[in-house]
Amino acid sequence: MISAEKIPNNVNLSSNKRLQRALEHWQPKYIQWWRDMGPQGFQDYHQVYVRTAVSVDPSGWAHFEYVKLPEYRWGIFLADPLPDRRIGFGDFYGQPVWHEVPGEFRNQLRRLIVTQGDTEPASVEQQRWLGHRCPSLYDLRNLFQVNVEEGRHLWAMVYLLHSYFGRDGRDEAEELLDRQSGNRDKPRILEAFNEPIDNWLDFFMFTMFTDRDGKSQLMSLSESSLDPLSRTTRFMLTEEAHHMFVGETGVSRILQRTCELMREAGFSEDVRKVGGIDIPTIQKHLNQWFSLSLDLHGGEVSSNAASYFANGLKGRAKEETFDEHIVKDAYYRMEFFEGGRPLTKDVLMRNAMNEVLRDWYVSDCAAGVERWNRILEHAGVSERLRLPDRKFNRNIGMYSGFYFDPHGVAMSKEEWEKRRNEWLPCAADREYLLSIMAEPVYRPGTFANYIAPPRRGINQKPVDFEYVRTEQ
Ligand code: BYC
Repeated sequence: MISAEKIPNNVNLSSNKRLQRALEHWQPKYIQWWRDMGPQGFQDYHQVYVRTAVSVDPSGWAHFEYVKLPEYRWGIFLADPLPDRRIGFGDFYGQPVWHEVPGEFRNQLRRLIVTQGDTEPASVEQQRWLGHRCPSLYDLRNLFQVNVEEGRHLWAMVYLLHSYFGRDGRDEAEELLDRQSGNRDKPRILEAFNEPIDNWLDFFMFTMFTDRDGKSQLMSLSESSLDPLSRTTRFMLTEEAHHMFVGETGVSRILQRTCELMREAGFSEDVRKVGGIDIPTIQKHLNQWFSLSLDLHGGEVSSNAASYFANGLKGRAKEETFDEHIVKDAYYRMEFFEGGRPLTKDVLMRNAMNEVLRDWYVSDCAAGVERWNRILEHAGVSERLRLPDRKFNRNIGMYSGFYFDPHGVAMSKEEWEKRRNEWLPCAADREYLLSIMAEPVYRPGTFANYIAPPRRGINQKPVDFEYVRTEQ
């Protein structure tokens, strides 16, 4: 029986019998999926010090407790409604927002919600073996915090599917548990969510760059005319911020330790001799996850994006900061690559909405890389990290099928094949990373050699707090 204690919620679940029944039907399948596809080996005997959202106000955030992972209370929360909220962009600009799904936009909305929903369990699946290689209990706990919140984001999308899309929505909710990351026959929808994440450098880069795509997509969905979608994604954004914190500080701590080890080893390349992660390897992983996450924004010119915008389904990040919200006659100056050379053309702004969001995303990433470089600078290290050019390693959009180096210089397929291991992680890099992560670190306050401890612990607990307890 689903209750407010079992599923904390602010949608008055107990008064909506139809929804309650639908979720009761789905919940055991979700738990089975979590056991089968969630963190492997940490389901039965471990107690994790996690934060559970029990309400949307700031006090609802301070709720920390030890829980066994399958007993985490996945809740359903919508940010508080904004009084007299109006549609903020597109052809219906200024009209009252929708509290039900308009029939003519049902398919488009369902598709957006399913695509968003699909990424959440996918990321849990991608990360399910990492616990066995964790650099500390602090990091292990952060991994599980991210995982349970991705599970909650899945609940958020399933709530919308069950509430507003009837039979189709229920079917889609089942399929969200059926597709599997990396599975050849039934893969996850978007490419980056089928890539393996089998070491912690991948994990930190994923939470830095791919969760940041989560941020940009959720920001644009939070502008939606469908008010329940807007309110759900607005609340999800607060959790997303913690995931990016995990990624950004994870890489910062690796960089800090690399700088320390460089003092012993001399040059960055030699850091491997003392068990650290060299800066070129960090750069390659940055290149990989940044380029995969650029792909997640879709094609540069997209009639889907134009139609989402026109219909008020998906806006721009921070729509209110733009001067004009109907955007019927505006143009976006875009660089194309035609006949082997760059060419600038004007594209109707509505068709360029994926690119507009990608611009926002790239600048948000660049600020993060700047913060990383300050660590190198402080340590007196001359190397710097940088974002590769947008054209580098793309599989979606107009640059897919062409080859560019990280500076955006075009090259032949043969040359790319010869040099790709200079720019992207190769088998030897993976092997090295797995070798230094082979032994998990489970002693409180102890950290793997390749990463520095965090500046402070979680919820004012000390760094050597037992963030994950074993009952065995
Ligand atoms: N991989 O017009 P186009 C997150 C497809 S992350 C494979 O260019 P459109 C999270 C596309 O579906 C945020 N296929 O793009 C992070 C279309 O297919 P059809 C997730 C792709 O439609 C970490 C075709 O290519 N949220 O939350 O504008 C952990 C041409 O489409 C890809 C969302 O994505 C790709 N990368 O799509 C946990 C928001 N890109 O129609 C969670 C919802 C495009 O030819 N989704 N295609 O069959 C959307 O807003 C849009 O679907 C997209 C762009 C942004 C994905």
